[in-house]
Amino acid sequence: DKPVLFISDLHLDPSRPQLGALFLTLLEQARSQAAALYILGDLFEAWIGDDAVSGDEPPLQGMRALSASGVPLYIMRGNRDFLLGERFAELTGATLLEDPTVIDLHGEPTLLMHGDSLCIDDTEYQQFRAMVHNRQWQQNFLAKSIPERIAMAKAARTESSGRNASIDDYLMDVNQGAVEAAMREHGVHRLIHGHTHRPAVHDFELDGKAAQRIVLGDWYEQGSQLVCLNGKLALQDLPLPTFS
Ligand code: OKV
Ligand code: MN
Repeated sequence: DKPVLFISDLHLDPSRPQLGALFLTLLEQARSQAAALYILGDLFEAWIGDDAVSGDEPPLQGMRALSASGVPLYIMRGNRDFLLGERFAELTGATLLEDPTVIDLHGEPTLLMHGDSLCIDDTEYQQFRAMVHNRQWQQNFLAKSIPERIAMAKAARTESSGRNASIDDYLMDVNQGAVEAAMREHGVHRLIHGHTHRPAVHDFELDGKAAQRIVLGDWYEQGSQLVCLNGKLALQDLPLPTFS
């Protein structure tokens, strides 16, 4: 059997070509070695609309090649790439997943989320999130010129890094009550998400039954993936290739 792979928070950006190359390598290996690939948000550092790409970009071509080889590719939007749309899906052959989505993972109902909606203690962020998820706001934004959109996204990023440096650490993590509410609502005892950049497997009890929350790692210093083979899970680092 082949494993199902989960990744998130690659934050692909022309300024970090090594991680982009690692992603292309992962896609190439997945063609022959994976049963499916799930990307749970923040594949891109920022996405300002499907009309800003040509389709020839290497990561898009790589994803298209994976899909064309028959390996299902599932992509969820994150807080950075919440504007991924239908044209992106067509260009890559990916199926866009709603946040949240429940899948059957080797017989275990598993809730998939990006994770930002669970960070409810950061009320200011949740307000920003509600704003940019609004249909009318998105239509207005997508009607602007590409340079205007780039400028707005840059300003939002600068504001965010200023905030992140000054707010309390706990605000940047999920709220356990929100985790349990989401799992209860969807009738699952397993949750996989990213966003917090705190890779870990958290075991706890939910309504008298063993429950598990798996947090995917980011792709800043190295890559990170969750491998699921015959119902068994392994959270792994993906080292960058070294040159000598
Ligand atoms: C997180 C917060 C930014 C608060 C922005 C279009 C926009 C992409 C972007 C995605 C979001 C920055 C770049 C971030 C939290 C902010 C600002 C305020 C209060 C646009 C496309 F907005 F310009 F239209 N993004 N990010 N904020 O760094 O995740 O929490 S972000
Ligand atoms: Mn995120």
